[in-house]
Amino acid sequence: MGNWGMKTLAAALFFTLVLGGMAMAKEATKIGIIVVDIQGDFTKLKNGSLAVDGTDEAYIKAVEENTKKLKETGYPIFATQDWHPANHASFFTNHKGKKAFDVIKLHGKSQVLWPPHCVQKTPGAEILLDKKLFTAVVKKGMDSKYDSYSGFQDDGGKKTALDKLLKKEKIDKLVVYGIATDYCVRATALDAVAAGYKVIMIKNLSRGVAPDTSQKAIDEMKAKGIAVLDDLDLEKIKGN
Ligand code: VGL
Ligand code: ZN
Repeated sequence: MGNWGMKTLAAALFFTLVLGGMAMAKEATKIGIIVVDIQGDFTKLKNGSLAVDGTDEAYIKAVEENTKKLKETGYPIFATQDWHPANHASFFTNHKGKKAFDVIKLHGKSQVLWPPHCVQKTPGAEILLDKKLFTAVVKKGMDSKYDSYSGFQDDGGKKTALDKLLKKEKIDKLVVYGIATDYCVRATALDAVAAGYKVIMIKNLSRGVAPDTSQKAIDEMKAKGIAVLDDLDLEKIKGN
């Protein structure tokens, strides 16, 4: 072998070692799934008290099947569950003279007043998916004084266990979908980005309370760096 051949071989070996070493040093990203508030009270299927448009049997089936597919692929699945006491501050019935969907100021923030929903231990609070899918179910909204759209923390800043659970599993990328696009999906996805996770939101596996606030939520999520996919696509999730 001539001098030129030796140099080429040495260069090839050098780059193989350097690039190979870099590839090994870079930890593989670990994906986790957050399925937000798939509960009877938010669905038409169960005649829920706060039934969101498009939450029929076909929707719940699509969520169930896609979540199963993600679990079979090996991704840990986390569920959030709205879990309110009967005297919760977000219920219009707990404010004299107020009606459903009125907006008040609560702790200095705008608060939509909802019909009573997801009251602890009532059928409407039940998650409509197979519980065996979940690595953990994170309950939220238990403090009567604060609402908690986010699965990570309530409006008083009290953290749930979600971030610690994800860190324990070494998860750094999250796929988020569920109900409602404009409230709990939005808040959970935005808090996830703020906590440093890569986030992908699946639009067609989510349903919103209203079209205008849902569109606004999607624009906001995109602006914060969240990848919004129309449908679940395993290849896109790995690559995004
Ligand atoms: C939700 C309104 C009130 C939600 C929860 O899951 O998006 N919306 N509580
Ligand atoms: Zn709620």
